[in-house]
This record gives sequence, C-alpha cells and structure tokens, in this order.
Amino acid sequence: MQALIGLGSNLDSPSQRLISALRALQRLPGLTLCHHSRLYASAPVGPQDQPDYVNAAAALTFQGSPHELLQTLQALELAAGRQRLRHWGERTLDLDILLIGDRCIDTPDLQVPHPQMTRRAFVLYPLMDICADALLPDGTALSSFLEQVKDQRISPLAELERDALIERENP
Ligand code: PH2
Ligand code: MG
Ligand code: MG
Repeated sequence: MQALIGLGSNLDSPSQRLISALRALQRLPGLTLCHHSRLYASAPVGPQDQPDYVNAAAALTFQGSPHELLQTLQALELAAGRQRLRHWGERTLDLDILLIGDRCIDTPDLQVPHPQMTRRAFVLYPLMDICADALLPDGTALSSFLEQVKDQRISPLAELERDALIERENP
C-alpha cells in the first residue's frame, strides 16, 4: 500500500529529528521510503508560546495494515523520546499518516485522510514537493486547498543548513 505521511518537530534539534526519522524509515523492513520533501520552517498552529516547527512530508509503500503502519510510526516517535506535553503543543517527533492510497479509515486511533490536513500549510506545502497532483479519496485535488492556507507562515529551510545537517549525520 502507498501512504503519505507528515513529519513535524519543534523540540531538541527539530531538523535533525526529521532527518533521523527519514533515515529510520529507510531502514525499516517491509517499508520503502519513496520520496521526501524539503524541510520547512513553519509557525506553530495551536498554542503560540511554543517554538516554530520543522515539517516535511514523505511518500512510502508498506506491507501490512494501516494500523500496523500506525504502530510502526508510533514506535519511531517513542524511540525519539517523544514528549507530548499538551494538545497541539510542542513535540520532539510527530509522524502523522495523511493518506493511504484512496482509503477512508475512521477509527478512534486512526483517521485517514488526516482530518486537519487540508487546513494546514505545514502539511500541504511539503506534500506539493513530492506529489503536486495528489487527490483526496473523493477526487478533490490537494492543491485546491493551497489558496486557503496562504496566510500561514512557512518557508523551506535554506539548502545550506539542510546539507550541513545531512553531512553531520553522514560524516
Ligand atoms: N503540530 C502540532 C501542533 N502545531 N504547528 C506546525 N506548524 N507544525 C506542526 O507539525 C504542528 C503544529 C501537533 O502535532
Ligand atoms: Mg500532528
Ligand atoms: Mg500525531
């Protein structure tokens, strides 16, 4: 199955957290990381007394059920020492399932498509890097929501900064 996921962090070296998470995804058996977006700095949605976030998106294929994917991502969050201090508050690593093919899932622990994804620049902009033509299960183009989020502050991290981080990870 194909999935799009969103990555976010605003604690403990956020860019490094995301790069490490992408590398961890690359190493997982039964899962193939196909593409990932640039890293973006974004204004926090939710409480404003928290640091800016770094966000990205990734496309992957995986074997197993959606709930198994959820468990895998939650294990990576935990391994990153995930702290979840308050609702919509700061966190070390957040890995959200956004879309799984054209499936709709509505269970207490997993809703797909992610219910907030079309209202968030920090989800939509990274997704445009990797799949500008992505559709919701009802056929609506994700790009059609960009206009509504254009006032949310978000910008790609400088390539120099990103390359320095990758270099540090892979000396
Ligand atoms: N995640 C949150 C709350 N607010 N804001 C931005 N910009 N990016 C996020 O990933 C984010 C957020 C909780 O998951
Ligand atoms: Mg989230
Ligand atoms: Mg989450």
